[in-house]
Amino acid sequence: MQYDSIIVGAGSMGMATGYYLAKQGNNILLIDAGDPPHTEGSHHGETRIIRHAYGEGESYVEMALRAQSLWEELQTETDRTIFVPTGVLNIGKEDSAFIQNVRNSALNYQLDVETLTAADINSKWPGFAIPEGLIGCYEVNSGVLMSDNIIKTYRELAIKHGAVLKINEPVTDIVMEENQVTVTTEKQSYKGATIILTPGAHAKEKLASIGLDLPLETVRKTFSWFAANGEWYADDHFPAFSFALDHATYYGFPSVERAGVKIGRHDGGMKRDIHQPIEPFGTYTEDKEDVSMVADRYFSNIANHQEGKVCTYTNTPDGDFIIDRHPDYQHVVFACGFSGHGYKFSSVIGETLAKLVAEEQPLVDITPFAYARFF
Ligand code: PYC
Repeated sequence: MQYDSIIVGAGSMGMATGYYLAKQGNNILLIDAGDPPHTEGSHHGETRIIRHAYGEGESYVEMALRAQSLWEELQTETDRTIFVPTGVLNIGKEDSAFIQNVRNSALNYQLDVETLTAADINSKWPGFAIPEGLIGCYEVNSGVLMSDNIIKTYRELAIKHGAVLKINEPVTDIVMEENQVTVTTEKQSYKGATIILTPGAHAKEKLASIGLDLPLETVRKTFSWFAANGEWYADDHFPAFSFALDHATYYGFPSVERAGVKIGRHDGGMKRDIHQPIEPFGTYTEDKEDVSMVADRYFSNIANHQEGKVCTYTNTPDGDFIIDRHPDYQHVVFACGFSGHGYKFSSVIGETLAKLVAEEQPLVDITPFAYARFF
């Protein structure tokens, strides 16, 4: 049997793509090396931030707004919680590039963003202890995505709409011919008219196997939960947050469903060989010490470190995504290199890949994400 499309990598981006294509009546095969949700993709750890006024650059705003609409649409299809409207507070120096991008995004896209002094922040949310010299940009309409719930929902809905999901089947070979592809896994071979590659941390290797040499690097990252004293950090009145500091960038979450305050470091990380098991949390003293310093210095009432986890970022040299079509094969599209800030867009990236493979115009501008920018 020949599928309309085969999706290699059924993580956040691939599962979303499978959902959109299957919903439109296409005959879809999703293949994953694991059994999502799992800890090898970009969806574990329960929560992700969605921000619209975008510190990484205004070219993301249109996509963030479309993603938000799609998350709200998805919420109408499930009883699971998809989005928690906590708002997001971006903290940094007024002249930092991140804060300037947030403010310019707000100005140029008429986003509801309020600028607060350190004193304003500490009085509005006594759980913060922000020193003078930093400001905050508070975006009330953004918040937290429930990432494990989302992938479970996409998976169920894609299958409900007729998609076939093959789990625990690492792909060993991809052969492209004109108007057809053959994908071989450790178990069998499948044929499709088109292919979408969303291989996450395996992107460098998988895309090299179809002739594309992309400048991707995988790094080990960590994040932690801290016990939240009292009610100060509850998700119905404490925002998600980011810190653009001189030496580092951090992100974090209120105590969603009373899980504790979650904090992670966004920049840096240790280079990771994806063929070796990832070193568990606590292997390095800085796994815990780095974010504990943030909890002590910038918060007034966070208690002990509770738990930490590891994850992997797949980084591009400029930190921007790659979303494109194969230069020699019209029926091959791919997305990768999300550089640790892609999750929030997985809804719109799924929609966009579904359109690209159908040779329709995406609803958002993806020209900044062409892979040819590296050559
Ligand atoms: O892009 O907001 C973000 C984010 C949070 C955690 C990692 N990236």
